[in-house]
Amino acid sequence: MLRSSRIHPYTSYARALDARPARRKHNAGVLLDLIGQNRLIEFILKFILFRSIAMKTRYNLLRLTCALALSVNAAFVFAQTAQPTQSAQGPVTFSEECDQPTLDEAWKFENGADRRPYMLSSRWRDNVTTSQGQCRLGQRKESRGGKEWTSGHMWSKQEFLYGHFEARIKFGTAPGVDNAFWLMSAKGKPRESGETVCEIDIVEGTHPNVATNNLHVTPADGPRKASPGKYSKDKDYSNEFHVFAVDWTADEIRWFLDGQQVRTEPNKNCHSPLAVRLSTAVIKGFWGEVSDAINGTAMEVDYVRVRKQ
Ligand SMILES: [Ca+2]
Repeated sequence: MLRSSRIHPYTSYARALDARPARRKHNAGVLLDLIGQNRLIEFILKFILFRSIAMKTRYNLLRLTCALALSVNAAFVFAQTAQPTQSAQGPVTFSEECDQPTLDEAWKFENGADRRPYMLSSRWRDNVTTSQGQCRLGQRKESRGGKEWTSGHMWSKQEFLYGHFEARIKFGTAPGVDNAFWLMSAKGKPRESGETVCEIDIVEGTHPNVATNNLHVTPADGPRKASPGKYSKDKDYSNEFHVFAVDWTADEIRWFLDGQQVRTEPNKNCHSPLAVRLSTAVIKGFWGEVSDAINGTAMEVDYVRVRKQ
């Protein structure tokens, strides 16, 4: 989830702009098809061409024909190009509602620290609690595991191949902390297996309004590649809950914020089961200033649900 390289600027809007010429070309083709196929328009055109009628009448009929063609085209193109705002909602195959203190039945937890120097927190089971229907992944200023801070990291025992993955999340109320909901193999990054390793970051961000998404692919025979994206900065992610989701299919990966689709990528590599992960980490030089304001903050998770497509 957390890499030594910084995330490069990129937005889904740029891709949408890139796609516009192709869509106009498609619309022109649709218009020609409609003019050729619509019986009413054909009738009027034949009437204009072959009947002996006054020039003024011909002119008015021609105007009517053009208006009809444009109206039909507009309606057809709207139906063709309207983006889905909600993903398909199949049956729930996994649910964590965070309303019971029994997380260990479905989740595993990190207990320890990794050696990456920019990771300022070790991560422990007891940094994850449930309270009032929320899972809390909390940060504490305490020297443990060779680090000056502690935080939490949990992943589902069950792995999933494709589906709709959704969580209602509120970030901790201080910068310097990485708040994350993501998918990766339960066994981590087994490059030695010879498999392509995928990591789908549904959201990763920090207080108050920085939220990103990403797709990491590490081929067995090549360097790791990242494909970062950003969510809107117009929202407050640490004082309000927001719903982050992906649809992961054999063909595409689609990201959603509060039910609105914000990004789509072709799925060329991610065809092995992945676990659901939730984590926090205190990070040096990545998400802003690390200060004592972090102590006692937590990422709150109202629920995590996985649905079949
Ligand atoms: Ca809940």
